[in-house]
Amino acid sequence: MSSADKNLSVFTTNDLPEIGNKKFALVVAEWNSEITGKLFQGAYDTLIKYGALPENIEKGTVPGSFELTLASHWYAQRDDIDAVIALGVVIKGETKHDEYINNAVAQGITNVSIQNNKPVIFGVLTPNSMEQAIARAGGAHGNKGDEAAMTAIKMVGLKDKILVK
Ligand code: RBF
Repeated sequence: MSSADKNLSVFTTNDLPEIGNKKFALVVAEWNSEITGKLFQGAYDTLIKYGALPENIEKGTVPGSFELTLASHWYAQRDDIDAVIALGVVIKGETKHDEYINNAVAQGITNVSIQNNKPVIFGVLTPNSMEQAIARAGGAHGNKGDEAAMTAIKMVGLKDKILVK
Protein backbone atom coordinates (compact mmCIF):
# COMPACT_ATOMS: atom_id res chain seq x y z
CA MET A 1 0.00 0.00 0.00
CA SER A 2 1.39 3.41 -0.90
CA SER A 3 1.38 6.09 1.78
CA ALA A 4 -1.26 7.97 -0.25
CA ASP A 5 -3.72 5.12 0.44
CA LYS A 6 -2.81 4.65 4.07
CA ASN A 7 -4.87 6.00 6.92
CA LEU A 8 -2.38 6.46 9.74
CA SER A 9 -5.08 6.22 12.39
CA VAL A 10 -6.32 2.79 11.33
CA PHE A 11 -4.35 -0.14 12.73
CA THR A 12 -4.78 -3.62 14.12
CA THR A 13 -5.25 -3.70 17.87
CA ASN A 14 -5.24 -7.44 18.58
CA ASP A 15 -3.29 -8.66 21.55
CA LEU A 16 -2.07 -5.27 22.78
CA PRO A 17 -0.01 -5.24 25.98
CA GLU A 18 -1.13 -3.82 29.30
CA ILE A 19 0.62 -0.42 29.47
CA GLY A 20 -0.73 1.04 32.73
CA ASN A 21 2.74 0.62 34.27
CA LYS A 22 4.71 1.78 31.22
CA LYS A 23 6.26 5.21 30.86
CA PHE A 24 6.47 7.11 27.59
CA ALA A 25 8.41 10.21 26.53
CA LEU A 26 7.14 12.32 23.65
CA VAL A 27 9.74 14.57 22.05
CA VAL A 28 8.18 17.26 19.88
CA ALA A 29 9.89 19.60 17.40
CA GLU A 30 8.84 23.27 17.43
CA TRP A 31 9.31 23.78 13.68
CA ASN A 32 5.89 23.63 11.99
CA SER A 33 4.36 23.61 15.46
CA GLU A 34 0.80 23.90 14.12
CA ILE A 35 1.37 20.39 12.72
CA THR A 36 3.61 18.91 15.42
CA GLY A 37 1.04 20.02 18.02
CA LYS A 38 -1.49 17.82 16.27
CA LEU A 39 0.96 14.92 16.11
CA PHE A 40 1.54 15.29 19.83
CA GLN A 41 -2.20 15.36 20.57
CA GLY A 42 -2.78 12.28 18.43
CA ALA A 43 0.05 10.36 20.10
CA TYR A 44 -1.03 11.42 23.59
CA ASP A 45 -4.68 10.53 23.02
CA THR A 46 -3.77 7.14 21.53
CA LEU A 47 -1.54 6.27 24.49
CA ILE A 48 -4.33 7.20 26.91
CA LYS A 49 -6.98 5.38 24.86
CA TYR A 50 -5.01 2.14 25.05
CA GLY A 51 -4.25 2.31 28.77
CA ALA A 52 -1.34 4.65 29.53
CA LEU A 53 -1.71 6.89 32.57
CA PRO A 54 -1.34 10.67 32.15
CA GLU A 55 1.30 10.78 34.89
CA ASN A 56 3.34 8.27 32.87
CA ILE A 57 3.55 10.46 29.77
CA GLU A 58 6.27 13.07 29.65
CA LYS A 59 6.67 15.75 26.98
CA GLY A 60 9.87 17.48 25.90
CA THR A 61 10.22 20.04 23.11
CA VAL A 62 13.20 20.64 20.85
CA PRO A 63 13.76 23.52 18.39
CA GLY A 64 13.73 21.44 15.19
CA SER A 65 13.58 17.86 14.00
CA PHE A 66 17.37 17.66 13.80
CA GLU A 67 17.46 17.91 17.60
CA LEU A 68 15.02 15.01 18.07
CA THR A 69 17.86 12.50 18.12
CA LEU A 70 19.79 13.89 21.07
CA ALA A 71 16.75 14.65 23.20
CA SER A 72 15.41 11.15 22.45
CA HIS A 73 18.76 9.76 23.61
CA TRP A 74 18.51 11.70 26.88
CA TYR A 75 15.07 10.23 27.53
CA ALA A 76 16.02 6.75 26.36
CA GLN A 77 18.95 6.71 28.80
CA ARG A 78 16.54 6.99 31.73
CA ASP A 79 15.71 3.62 33.30
CA ASP A 80 12.13 4.65 34.07
CA ILE A 81 11.26 5.41 30.42
CA ASP A 82 10.00 2.41 28.42
CA ALA A 83 9.63 4.05 25.00
CA VAL A 84 10.33 7.35 23.29
CA ILE A 85 8.29 8.85 20.45
CA ALA A 86 10.01 11.51 18.35
CA LEU A 87 7.59 13.83 16.53
CA GLY A 88 8.49 16.31 13.81
CA VAL A 89 7.58 17.60 10.36
CA VAL A 90 10.20 18.35 7.73
CA ILE A 91 8.66 19.90 4.65
CA LYS A 92 10.48 19.81 1.32
CA GLY A 93 11.72 23.24 0.24
CA GLU A 94 13.93 24.83 -2.39
CA THR A 95 17.09 23.29 -0.98
CA LYS A 96 18.03 19.79 0.11
CA HIS A 97 17.76 20.61 3.81
CA ASP A 98 14.90 18.16 4.19
CA GLU A 99 17.00 15.25 2.92
CA TYR A 100 19.87 16.03 5.28
CA ILE A 101 17.57 16.41 8.27
CA ASN A 102 15.43 13.37 7.50
CA ASN A 103 18.38 11.07 6.85
CA ALA A 104 20.18 12.27 9.97
CA VAL A 105 17.13 11.83 12.19
CA ALA A 106 16.15 8.45 10.76
CA GLN A 107 19.69 7.13 11.26
CA GLY A 108 20.09 8.92 14.59
CA ILE A 109 16.91 7.54 16.05
CA THR A 110 17.76 4.04 14.87
CA ASN A 111 21.10 4.30 16.66
CA VAL A 112 19.51 5.66 19.84
CA SER A 113 17.03 2.83 19.84
CA ILE A 114 19.69 0.14 19.48
CA GLN A 115 22.14 1.75 21.94
CA ASN A 116 19.51 2.07 24.64
CA ASN A 117 17.75 -1.20 23.81
CA LYS A 118 14.29 0.32 23.83
CA PRO A 119 11.76 1.52 21.27
CA VAL A 120 12.44 5.00 19.93
CA ILE A 121 9.79 5.69 17.34
CA PHE A 122 10.29 7.75 14.16
CA GLY A 123 7.18 9.93 14.20
CA VAL A 124 8.48 12.36 11.61
CA LEU A 125 6.41 13.45 8.64
CA THR A 126 8.44 14.07 5.48
CA PRO A 127 5.89 15.69 3.15
CA ASN A 128 6.39 17.60 -0.09
CA SER A 129 3.98 20.32 0.98
CA MET A 130 2.09 21.76 3.91
CA GLU A 131 -1.06 20.31 2.36
CA GLN A 132 0.38 16.79 2.59
CA ALA A 133 1.42 17.47 6.18
CA ILE A 134 -2.08 18.60 7.16
CA ALA A 135 -3.56 15.47 5.55
CA ARG A 136 -1.34 13.32 7.83
CA ALA A 137 -1.83 15.28 11.05
CA GLY A 138 -5.49 14.55 11.67
CA GLY A 139 -6.67 15.11 8.07
CA ALA A 140 -7.69 12.77 5.26
CA HIS A 141 -4.82 10.34 5.90
CA GLY A 142 -5.26 10.15 9.66
CA ASN A 143 -2.64 11.20 12.17
CA LYS A 144 1.01 10.12 12.17
CA GLY A 145 1.02 10.73 15.94
CA ASP A 146 -1.62 8.01 16.41
CA GLU A 147 0.44 5.58 14.35
CA ALA A 148 3.67 6.41 16.18
CA ALA A 149 2.01 5.87 19.57
CA MET A 150 0.51 2.54 18.48
CA THR A 151 3.94 1.48 17.23
CA ALA A 152 5.44 2.35 20.62
CA ILE A 153 2.75 0.32 22.42
CA LYS A 154 3.30 -2.69 20.17
CA MET A 155 7.09 -2.54 20.49
CA VAL A 156 6.94 -2.23 24.28
CA GLY A 157 4.76 -5.36 24.34
CA LEU A 158 6.99 -7.19 21.90
CA LYS A 159 10.08 -6.40 23.94
CA ASP A 160 8.53 -7.94 27.06
CA LYS A 161 7.38 -10.95 25.07
CA ILE A 162 10.80 -11.62 23.55
CA LEU A 163 13.11 -10.62 26.41
CA VAL A 164 11.16 -11.39 29.60
CA LYS A 165 10.68 -15.12 29.91
N1 RBF B 1 13.20 21.60 11.31
C1 RBF B 1 12.03 20.92 11.20
O1 RBF B 1 11.63 20.23 12.14
N2 RBF B 1 11.30 20.96 10.04
C2 RBF B 1 11.70 21.67 8.95
O2 RBF B 1 10.96 21.69 7.93
C3 RBF B 1 12.91 22.38 9.03
N3 RBF B 1 13.34 23.08 7.96
C4 RBF B 1 14.52 23.74 8.04
C5 RBF B 1 14.98 24.45 6.93
C6 RBF B 1 16.19 25.12 6.99
C7 RBF B 1 16.65 25.86 5.78
C8 RBF B 1 16.95 25.10 8.20
C9 RBF B 1 18.25 25.83 8.28
C10 RBF B 1 16.50 24.42 9.29
C11 RBF B 1 15.27 23.73 9.24
N4 RBF B 1 14.80 23.03 10.35
C12 RBF B 1 13.63 22.33 10.26
C13 RBF B 1 15.48 23.10 11.66
C14 RBF B 1 16.47 21.97 11.95
O3 RBF B 1 15.77 20.80 12.30
C15 RBF B 1 17.40 22.39 13.11
O4 RBF B 1 16.61 22.76 14.23
C16 RBF B 1 18.28 23.56 12.76
O5 RBF B 1 18.92 23.35 11.52
C17 RBF B 1 19.33 23.78 13.84
O6 RBF B 1 20.00 24.96 13.60
